[in-house]
Amino acid sequence: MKASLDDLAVFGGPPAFAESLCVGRPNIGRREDFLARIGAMLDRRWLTNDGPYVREFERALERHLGGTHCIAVANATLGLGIVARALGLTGEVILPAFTFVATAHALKWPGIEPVFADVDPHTHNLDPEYAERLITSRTTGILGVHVWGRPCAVDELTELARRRGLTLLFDAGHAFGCSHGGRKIGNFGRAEVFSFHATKFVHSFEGGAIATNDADLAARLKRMRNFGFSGYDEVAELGINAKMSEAAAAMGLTSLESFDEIVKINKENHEIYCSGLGQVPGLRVVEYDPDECANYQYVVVEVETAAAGISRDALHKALWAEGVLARRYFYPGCHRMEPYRSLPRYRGVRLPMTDQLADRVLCLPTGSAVTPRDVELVCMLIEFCRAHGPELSIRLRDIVPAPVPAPHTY
Ligand code: T4K
Repeated sequence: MKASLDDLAVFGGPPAFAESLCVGRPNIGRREDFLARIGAMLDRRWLTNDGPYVREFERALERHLGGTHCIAVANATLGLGIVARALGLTGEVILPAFTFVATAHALKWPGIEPVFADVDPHTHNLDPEYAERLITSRTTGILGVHVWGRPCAVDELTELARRRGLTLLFDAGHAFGCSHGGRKIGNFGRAEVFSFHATKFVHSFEGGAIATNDADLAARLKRMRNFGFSGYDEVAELGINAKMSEAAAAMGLTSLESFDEIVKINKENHEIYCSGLGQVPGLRVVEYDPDECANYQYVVVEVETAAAGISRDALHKALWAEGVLARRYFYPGCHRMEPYRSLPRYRGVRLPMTDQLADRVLCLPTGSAVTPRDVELVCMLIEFCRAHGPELSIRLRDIVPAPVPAPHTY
């Protein structure tokens, strides 16, 4: 470990990790099973277009979620876009600004105006009261996001949508395997959309799935992900190409088979982070409700500068130099990103809770590529930086940030 500030990599010392630790390093699962599936796929010469692995993956997801219909898609962003279209969303849709920008883009792309609401600083999720204040005659829907896999205010939003005659859907990009009130996420609103991007704990390289309890909607979404085809030579409506490939579904199936194993690793890592950082002044590790199912795929800390004696950004800078590629998800809020920030309608948008949170959060590495010992070391590094916070912060001011390296270590 480091004995003095000069030992920190940011001041020229050796980095704590020769091989960087990433947030979102993919879990691989049982490689031989995946390769066997790929072999069978090649023998079959059926590579995409609603193939057998895609169907098998969808049935496996449905079993996990407790009966809802699942439609596999190429990624969650397209999934959200086709759901928005299928549900007839137009005009304005309210969503939190504290989310990955894909949530907003998925609306904006088909011409819907994302209307950004502030979040509850404790849950990091959409504040239903704030959302209600944004409803206008042009509002057609509310898009809640289960940030970090912690369910947003599902019951309040359901009631709000019912009372105001709005369509409710959820971006469940982080929330596969999580539950609310003992019911799996995927069973709420008109539809929920999961991401199975490579960085998610269960993944299909790129991919996603739409879950809905509405059989007619499911049938329509299935058509819409395939250009609107309802049969050979028959196009029933406007669709797009949002199909999942067989190779992706093979990865998804293999990944799903390691579900329990990966959640266990994530949970153990999360516990080590909690015990390593739980008592550190100014730091708060985001917790998961022990009475609900959680996937623990995100380890998130909030850094409160005054109490910690160091800012999130200073800590971030020091950790990166050590090979700990912590991420500032979701900084800045979507309202401060293009194209939104330059458009007249967003210029006056002030979301103090989102801004405050976006300045505090830091996601730390976890998953099967991160060992318990790695986590202990990361905690020690963070505690070291915090203990030397004021002096470290002053010295860091003179450090010109290195050009951000590509986050990959191939
Ligand atoms: N809604 C929400 C709430 C979301 O968070 C997301 C995506 C979406 C919707 C949209 O879902 P998709 O359309 O993607 O299905 C990453 C992911 O690309 C993105 O899927 C995810 N959320 C977001 C939170 O994180 P980036 O741009 O930060 O990823 P990137 O390339 O920096 O990778 C993250 C880390 O993972 C890096 O440190 C390197 C490592 N990595 C990444 C890949 C792809 C690897 O080690 N190997 C890999 O193959 O967005």
